[in-house]
Amino acid sequence: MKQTNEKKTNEKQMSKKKYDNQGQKKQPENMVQARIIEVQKDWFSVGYEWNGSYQKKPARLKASVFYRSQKEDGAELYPAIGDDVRVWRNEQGEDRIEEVLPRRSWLSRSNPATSGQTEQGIAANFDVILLIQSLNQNLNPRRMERYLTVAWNSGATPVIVLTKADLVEEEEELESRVSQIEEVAVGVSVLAVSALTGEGMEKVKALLEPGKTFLLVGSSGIGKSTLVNALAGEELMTTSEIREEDGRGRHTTTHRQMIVLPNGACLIDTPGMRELGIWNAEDGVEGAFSDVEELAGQCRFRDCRHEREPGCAVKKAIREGRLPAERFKSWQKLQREAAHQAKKLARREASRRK
Ligand SMILES: Nc1nc2c(ncn2[C@@H]2O[C@H](COP(=O)(O)OP(=O)(O)OP(=O)(O)O)[C@@H](O)[C@H]2O)c(=O)[nH]1
Ligand SMILES: [Mg+2]
Ligand SMILES: [Zn+2]
Repeated sequence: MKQTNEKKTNEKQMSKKKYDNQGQKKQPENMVQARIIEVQKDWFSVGYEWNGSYQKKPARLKASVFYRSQKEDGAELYPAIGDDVRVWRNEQGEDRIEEVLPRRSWLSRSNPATSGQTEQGIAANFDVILLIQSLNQNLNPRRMERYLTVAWNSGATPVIVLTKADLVEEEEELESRVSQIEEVAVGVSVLAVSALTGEGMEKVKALLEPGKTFLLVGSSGIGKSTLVNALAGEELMTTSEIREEDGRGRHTTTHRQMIVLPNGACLIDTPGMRELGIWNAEDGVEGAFSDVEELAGQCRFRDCRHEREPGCAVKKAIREGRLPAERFKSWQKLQREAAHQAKKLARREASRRK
């Protein structure tokens, strides 16, 4: 709803202003639609004329849009990778991004650089979000629950990919690690792969429908760029060894980039994230914890807090070993975080309207 209104205002402003800053008349034929296919710090590449791949061109963001996005702290105004944008081409053939078009899916987080006071866009208009952890060091069911929460809120379908399967020697150990994640991945496929040996890769390849966009997210060093390269069949993205001392990644990828595979599927590689603070994810909690939500719906009291109330279906499930206590805690924690954020957002909206 909000985005639609935003769009109307943008359109009104665009039609009012028929001349650009240099006084050149804006011909409608010079307005084209394009897609953001690369985001470096503050410059963009846009892709035109999709016919199984894009024609790539650098583009600047219109200054007034930039300033408005900063002033109003509006991540919805600032282009993110994957965004459809309206671009104006001047007589010198230079491209300027005039407006971000409505998004059909959206991933953002609370910006760690502002201690979570602002929203940081990550990517837009993806169909599938690949939530990635590595089977050797990075496996963490609690963090996966957070990823799933944010992913269910994004409007895209989540799929979990567990990388570096070759580094787990024992078959049993591998199965037990995969099932740790499967337990928190209610209704979501979990694929274990190795880009090195090719193990499990055919299942990832089978997802990659032409024309669809796949967003890869996860911590640094877990093999996102390696996976992109393996799927593309060439070294398009730089990768590097994780640090010996603590097994952490080196933050090798520092920009966001879309790679179009030969079959026309689009992959978005992103820099590894240390934190994924919730910005807006109340619906996401319901999606990621549908099993717990269903139990909560069976409690005797509608407003059951699942503490000491009689007839609490959640507590009963925990006692009977059907629901792990950590998962219950994780649900409460993410619910609180999402509710807290929702209040903050509502206050922000109210002050914007003043
Ligand atoms: N053994 C093994 N190593 C892998 C596999 N996939 C990736 N690696 C290694 O893991 C290291 C990190 O891989 P990257 O692809 O750079 O990781 P990334 O997720 O892109 O990291 P950032 O760009 O920092 O976010 C590299 O040394 C890769 O060779 C795998 O399937 N098996
Ligand atoms: Mg990378
Ligand atoms: Zn209850």
